Amino acid sequence: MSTQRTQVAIIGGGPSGMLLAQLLDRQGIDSVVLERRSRAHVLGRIRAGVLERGMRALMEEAGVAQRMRTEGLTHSGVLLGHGDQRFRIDLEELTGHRVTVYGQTELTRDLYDARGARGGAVIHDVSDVTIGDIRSDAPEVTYHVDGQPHRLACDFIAGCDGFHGVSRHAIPEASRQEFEKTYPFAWLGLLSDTPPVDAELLYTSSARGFALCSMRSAARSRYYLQCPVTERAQDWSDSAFWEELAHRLPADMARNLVTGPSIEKSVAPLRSFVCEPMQWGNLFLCGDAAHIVPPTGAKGLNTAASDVRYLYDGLRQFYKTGDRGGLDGYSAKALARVWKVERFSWWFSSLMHHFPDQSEFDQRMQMAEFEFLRSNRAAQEALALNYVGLPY
Ligand code: RFL
Ligand code: PHB
Repeated sequence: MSTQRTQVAIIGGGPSGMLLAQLLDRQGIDSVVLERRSRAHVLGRIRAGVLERGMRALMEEAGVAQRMRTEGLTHSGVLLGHGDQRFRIDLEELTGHRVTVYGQTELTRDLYDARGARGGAVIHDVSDVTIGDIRSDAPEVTYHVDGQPHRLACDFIAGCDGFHGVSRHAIPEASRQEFEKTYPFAWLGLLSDTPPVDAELLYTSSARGFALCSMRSAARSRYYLQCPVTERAQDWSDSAFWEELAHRLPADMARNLVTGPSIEKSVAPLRSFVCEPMQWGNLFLCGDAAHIVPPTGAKGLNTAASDVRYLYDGLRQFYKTGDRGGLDGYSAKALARVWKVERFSWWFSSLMHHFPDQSEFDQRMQMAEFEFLRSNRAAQEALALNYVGLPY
């Protein structure tokens, strides 16, 4: 078995793992990224689209912000709809902050390009990843590539391998608590080279279910429809999607909808999930490996970023001064923010979706809450503060 040594072994080459690798590299801290899938597969995934300022700052610090700065769209507000009614939340006026619309696909590509340019290691198509000795000072990761076994010796392991990864399971079951809520619906997403229906994002609820109008650029739109969890993307023709979307939008916006062929369609289930603790010995979980939020508040990627910030600060402190304080406090610090984001994503999802078993009373509660938001500045401010991202 071949053995390699690095300071930080990073499992997972999604945005969490690649961002951490890039930040560490800029501090002269060596890491190796192990990724289960091919580079083409990772860069082909269509996921999140809205970046908080914390994520933007990390991209700047990692030296990979150039394209985000020129191609990202700055949004100072967001639209909320209910039936034919809608109103605007002025994020900038309420919080002093704006959000950036820049796709996770692009951001991940920027991170891969930067890693490549600096000659950093990303090992693709790894299998059978196992984590050993995480309570010791000499943890290790073993894995296979092309059937050949490899061993990676390191100081620390960052588990950035998403919800379906192996890292979380390395924390003994007796010491791990998992909190989960599944929702009785999913999102069907469609990407198309058509101009967005509005310059800002619209989250809207209707008797037929929730819809989201988002975008990637002035010429590329991203739309989502609430659908049953059993739905399959291939069963939806483009025309069926556009027709259903038009039904769910406020009438004036439906009239402005420009339709066209889809580039991608996919179904994603909605889930809330938290693993406690996020750290065990010298293993640290980051991003979707430790927590999942329903996408209604655009918080998945942004919460991965706050984890990366805390872990990066802890590692930098350790390698500079030998002080483990930041590392030892990682889980508590990250979880304190994670639970607030979980609350917001759950609340916003509960407000905007049609639940199959909901009573007329439940519907009136949603309408009353929508009306309260429309008319109350304090309620808008609370939403806006969460939407632009709680500070970290
Ligand atoms: P990722 O992106 O899942 O990356 C984890 C990486 O780890 C690899 N991996 C392994 N590598 C080695 N060994 C193993 N055993 C491994 N197991 C897995 C995987 O191949 C992958 O490359 O997690 P990360 O980096 O923490 O980033 C988190 C974000 O990707 C995630 O929070 C968001 O994309 C969530 N999310 C969305 N968030 C939003 O804010 N808005 C959205 O519209 C949105 N859409 C989505 C989403 C997540 C989705 N998933 C996970 C199914 C749509 C989908 C379909
Ligand atoms: C997206 O553009 O993919 C997107 C935007 C906002 C969300 C979720 C997804 O809340």
